[in-house]
Amino acid sequence: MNKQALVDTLPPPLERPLRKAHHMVENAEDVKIYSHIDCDGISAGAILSSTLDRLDIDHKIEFISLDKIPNLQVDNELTIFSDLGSGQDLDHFSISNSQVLVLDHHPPLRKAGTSGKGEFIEINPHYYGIDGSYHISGGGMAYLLARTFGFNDLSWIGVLSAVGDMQNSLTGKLEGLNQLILGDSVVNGQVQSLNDLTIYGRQTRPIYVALSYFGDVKLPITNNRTECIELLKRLNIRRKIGKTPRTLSDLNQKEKIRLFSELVRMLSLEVPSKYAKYVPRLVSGDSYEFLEEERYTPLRDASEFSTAVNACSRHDKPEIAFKVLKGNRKMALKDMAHLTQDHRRYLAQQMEWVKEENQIKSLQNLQYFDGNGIKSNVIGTIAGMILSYGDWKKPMIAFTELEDEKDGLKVSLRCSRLLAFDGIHFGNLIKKVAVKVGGTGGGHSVACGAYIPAKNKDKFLKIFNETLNGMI
Ligand SMILES: [Mn+2]
Repeated sequence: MNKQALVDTLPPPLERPLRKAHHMVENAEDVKIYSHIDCDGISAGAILSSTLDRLDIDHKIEFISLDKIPNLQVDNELTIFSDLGSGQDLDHFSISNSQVLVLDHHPPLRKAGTSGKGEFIEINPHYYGIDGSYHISGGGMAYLLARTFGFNDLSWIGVLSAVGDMQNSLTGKLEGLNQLILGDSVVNGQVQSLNDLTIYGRQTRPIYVALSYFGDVKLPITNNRTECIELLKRLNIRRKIGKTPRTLSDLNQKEKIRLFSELVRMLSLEVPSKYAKYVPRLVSGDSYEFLEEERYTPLRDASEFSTAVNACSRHDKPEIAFKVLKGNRKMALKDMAHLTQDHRRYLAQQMEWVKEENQIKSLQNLQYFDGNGIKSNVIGTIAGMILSYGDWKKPMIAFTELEDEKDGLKVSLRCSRLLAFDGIHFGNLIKKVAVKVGGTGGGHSVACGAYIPAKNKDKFLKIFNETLNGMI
């Protein structure tokens, strides 16, 4: 049996700090929450805010990016930092009289147990030897606190945050403490976890459309709906029932097995032999379904839900997703649907531009394009989408100018998951290369980014290309 599956109790070293945080929160009267403005951070904020609502504690919440932290004012009796704070200087908070609670899963700057003037509690999985990239998210940390109050019904949001944070991206399933959170949500009847094909768009995309977006390896079906329809015909999988297109969630087990085998066969023909053993992982994994949400809506599937939350944050409307997460299914849900549509339209337009203008340039070990004018908070998404039009064997790097800084460039990198399965961690690599050209960077193995001085772009590309010698 898989060792990870056995995580069903909280590791004892985490119990004490959580109990302390529990008391700190319980006795607070005036709370401010700063949470990260991404799917994980918004989910974490929704868990914390719901917890405080239920405890009848006055609070305000603000979703921010990391660069805002140095300018925050100490205004409240208790300040909670969620899904951020561990990697940032919080000195002006720790020397104040305000109490501070940090619930984060990013690599910490401070040592465990260091304290300032007021009460300062920082709970971070890294202090207890727990993996913060794949075993627990920011939303997961928030949920562990909510759980001390018995609010186990918020666990589904912890599942969403982990998926939004790509914590299942390497193995195709939630592991470690994420399993504990998932377990709570399953026991509550809110989430169903099933081993499935990991083709995006399970609830909302017609199956032939979903297949056409497969981009980790370029296949005949990639970006080709006609080929997808042919494939389904060949496998005797019906595309529609009457006039209604079927989605992946409509396929029965036998159909899924036929599709899985065919995808594995097609992939095996395309990939170099060193990647062959990772092929099944590209197309199978666990999916998480929110049983209280309506079928065929993006809220039903964790992965699609996280895209909708991201669409809100990318359009600077995190509060819309926050409201939906807290249960507002009227106006907020409508607004979220609109934003998702706008988001998709914007992405499609920009994609066209990159493709039409032949913007993709290739070096020996990488490919890149200039996304001048593309909004910096969607440049990564576009890099990911454009990957299937370039060479999937190389990472795709995109540059765009920062809106509020004239001589700064935002860099985003996306690559096929096969490269990560094979052991390359681009988040670590981009961090090193960015530092060498006077920037900062980091992130996941398959999706990461950096900020660099605009004048060092060529230097950045040159060093990155050299760094990858022998790895690709
Ligand atoms: Mn996070």
